[in-house]
Amino acid sequence: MQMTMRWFGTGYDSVTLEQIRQVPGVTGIITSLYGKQPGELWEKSEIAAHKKTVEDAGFTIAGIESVNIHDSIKAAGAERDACIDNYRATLENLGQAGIRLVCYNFMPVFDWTRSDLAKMRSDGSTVLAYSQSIIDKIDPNDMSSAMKAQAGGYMLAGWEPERLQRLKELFALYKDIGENELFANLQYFLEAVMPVCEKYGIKMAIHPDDPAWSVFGLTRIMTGGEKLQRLLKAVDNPLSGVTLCTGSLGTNPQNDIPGIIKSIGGSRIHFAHLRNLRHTGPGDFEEAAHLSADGSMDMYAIVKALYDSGFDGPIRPDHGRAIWGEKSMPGYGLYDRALGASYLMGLWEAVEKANPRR
Ligand code: DNO
Repeated sequence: MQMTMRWFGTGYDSVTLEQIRQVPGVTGIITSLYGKQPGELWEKSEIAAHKKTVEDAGFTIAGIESVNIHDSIKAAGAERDACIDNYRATLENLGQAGIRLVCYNFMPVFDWTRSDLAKMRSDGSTVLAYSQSIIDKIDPNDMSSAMKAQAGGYMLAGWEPERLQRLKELFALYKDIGENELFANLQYFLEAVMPVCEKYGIKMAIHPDDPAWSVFGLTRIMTGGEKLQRLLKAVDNPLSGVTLCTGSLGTNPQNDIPGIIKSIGGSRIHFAHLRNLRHTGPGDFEEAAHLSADGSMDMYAIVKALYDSGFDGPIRPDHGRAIWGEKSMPGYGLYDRALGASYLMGLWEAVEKANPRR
């Protein structure tokens, strides 16, 4: 296991690599060329420059989150094959730079979705929250501006403003895309990139949908254990795996996360995002501090299941609360994620010492 933190890059992140350097035990950075649009080629020189920045600060790049996928790949649009060619070329360039893990998602139009990016808690911290009844009242055409208005001037991951300006066109593109079509398009994409992954040993780790249900009538397919398993069976290549994101899967209380970890097995879990949230009603939740006592999840049971599965990839703390007056990209401040990293390493150490691997 390698403890990592996500860093969006100079000019995009309020947190510096020098600050992350002082979080005990964090040795890897999860990052991206954040200014890139889905479908765009990542040039070798750009990857090399970003890698140098991370390595000069004393870290390795533990993985890319994300190389985002163009909507024409997800919806089998006219530009699908050209976009897949660019994706393959990007993987080739990442592979040549020694990068071995790529996280991606297959959510139509909107990436992770929240109704509130700064919900006040009784302890004075703020968190990201989701209320289905609020979302139901929002016109999807206003969703992008609603998120942006709360983002404190930061560009939110997966909410590229240029792309979302074409919202009507995007919704039309997905008009006839149901679960089977979306799944087939995902399989087509993954099969097309596997040869490049095999050449370099790049692990593709799909991120579950967040929240784990359809939003604004758009199909979502990576919503639970069986759905993830279906993909792993359809593209039965050890390099095709998952990002075990507890905060996304855990939006649905029916998802038994330790059970999902056990059924998938550590060899197909390539990356883990560990965080907690609190269910506040049907379809409603608020994010929480990482520790079990603060939310609805048993983080000990999750870490233990990961350890028992033989998981050996990077873990990162996920969204944190905004605390101690910190101003940052919503969910991605330094302070609460640093507390989360320390807590998760404490859990890991305790589990490991109680159950040494032979
Ligand atoms: C938000 C993130 C997502 C995630 C992508 C993975 O904070 O969890 O944007 O990075 O869905 O592709």
